[in-house]
Amino acid sequence: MFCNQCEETAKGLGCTVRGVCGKDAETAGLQDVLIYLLKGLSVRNLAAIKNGGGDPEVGEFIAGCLFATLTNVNFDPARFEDKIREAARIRDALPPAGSAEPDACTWTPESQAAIAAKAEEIVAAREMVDADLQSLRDLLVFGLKGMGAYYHHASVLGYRDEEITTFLQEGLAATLHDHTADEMVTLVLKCGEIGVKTLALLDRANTAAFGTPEITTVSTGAGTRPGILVTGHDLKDLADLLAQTAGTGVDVYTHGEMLPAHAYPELKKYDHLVGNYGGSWPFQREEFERFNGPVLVTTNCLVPPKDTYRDRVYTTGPVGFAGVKHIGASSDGKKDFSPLIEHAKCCEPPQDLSRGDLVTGCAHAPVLAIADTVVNAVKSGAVKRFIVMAGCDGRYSGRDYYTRFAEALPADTIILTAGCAKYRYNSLGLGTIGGIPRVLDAGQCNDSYSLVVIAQALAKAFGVGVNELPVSYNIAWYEQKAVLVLLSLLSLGIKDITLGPRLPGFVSPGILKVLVENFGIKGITTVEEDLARMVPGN
Ligand code: FS2
Ligand code: SF4
Repeated sequence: MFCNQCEETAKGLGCTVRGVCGKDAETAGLQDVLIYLLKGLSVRNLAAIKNGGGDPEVGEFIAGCLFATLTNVNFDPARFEDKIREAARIRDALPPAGSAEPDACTWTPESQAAIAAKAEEIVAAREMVDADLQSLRDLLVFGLKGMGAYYHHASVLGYRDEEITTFLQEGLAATLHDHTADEMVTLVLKCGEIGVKTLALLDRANTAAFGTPEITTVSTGAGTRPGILVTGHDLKDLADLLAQTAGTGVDVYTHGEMLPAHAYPELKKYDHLVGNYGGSWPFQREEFERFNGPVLVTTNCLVPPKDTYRDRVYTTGPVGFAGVKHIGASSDGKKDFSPLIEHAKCCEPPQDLSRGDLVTGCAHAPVLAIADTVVNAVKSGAVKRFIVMAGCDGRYSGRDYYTRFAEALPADTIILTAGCAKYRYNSLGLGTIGGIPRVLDAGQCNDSYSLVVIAQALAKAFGVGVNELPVSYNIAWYEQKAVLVLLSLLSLGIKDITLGPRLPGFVSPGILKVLVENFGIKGITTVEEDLARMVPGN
């Protein structure tokens, strides 16, 4: 196996025996073969579209498959085998894309042995490609994985967009051809551009389905009734579960990236949505243990569950783990969560892990509603600087940097955040400035679009470009959705982003040089040094 897609990749280069995340070599190989077939499927469908045909469901299928290959989503080899066969079936139903199709268009997954051999071939083929070109291909594919994930969330809410699904296919198909480095850089930046559109689509989908987020204080205490813990990012799953648990005597708690759900009117209206339990995904093993009740994992990040609570874990959507119960959707898209509800009724209430109240829901609409207050606070000097500290949390011990950085920020600075990175500092009690929370949590990493809208609105209010604003970027990454968010920021022309806690293993020295020279991307150093650079005059 070879996998280098996330921040904790072995030795900063690639996992070759078993993933640090727990992904085994068989699953890694199956994921590679699935991506390979998606590339062939893309070539065929794009050719069919060009000829006035094409299958509009291909883009939806590809988005869902890409999502499943994201870090910490699906560890179940059987699910990937099914997807591989389905991909080949859909591809083979399309007409050939000419007389000289690439192997990905014609190879068939005849047996498990053939799939395993293809997986080895795919890994070996990487060695034949120039390091910078391979790095750009990886960057593009990982950005597309993030796009597939965000798009899938919008799509399950009924929001589809052909421009996005066509680009998913164009990007995948491009990695089968001999493009120059310049052509690949253009595609990578276009991935960021389409990434902004994807995030905007998801923003519209969430708001249409669940209402405009409101700035909301969320309890982290435990109640006295049995509960179900919901983690991941899928708000629709949470909404359906809330409807199905109403009046059953079972409470519902959010975990990790589900925290912002408390800000949506259509979700917060349920009294039995009690609060947020535990912290971010790296701490789930202890937290799930202590929750006592069933846990619904709707998307990343799943850590391979311990035997002590494995029977209480339920996966749904793109998530999977061999031996863990999965709640699928019926043909009309509905999910029946009654097995979890019945399971919860036999469980003890959660142990208390409270760590004070948390504030969330600072998405673009509620923040722009107080734009005058924010602009006046900047003009009066009460707020000197904004630090965008969005992104991911992770297991790497060096991530305590983000807690120390937040603590060391001067009292006249405001943190803008989205994603699970916030758990490193959202319970520090950093207070408010003139009523504005010093940690403005726009929501999930899925809500990163809000940060773009807020930055653009500030730029407009002050009549400057986004790079002239008193805003610094200290982004924490872990997985491929963060790759897409980073590409989206670059496509908007945002410069001087600090990226940590470690730079991506898939970025070659040559491509890193391009990122540094053209975009001013830097790695983190020490809190003191980075603070001096990001908060000048501090
Ligand atoms: Fe956090 Fe994990 Fe949100 Fe990422 S829950 S690192 O995959 O999607 O951010
Ligand atoms: Fe390694 Fe990350 Fe890939 Fe898991 S997802 S195998 S930890 S690089």
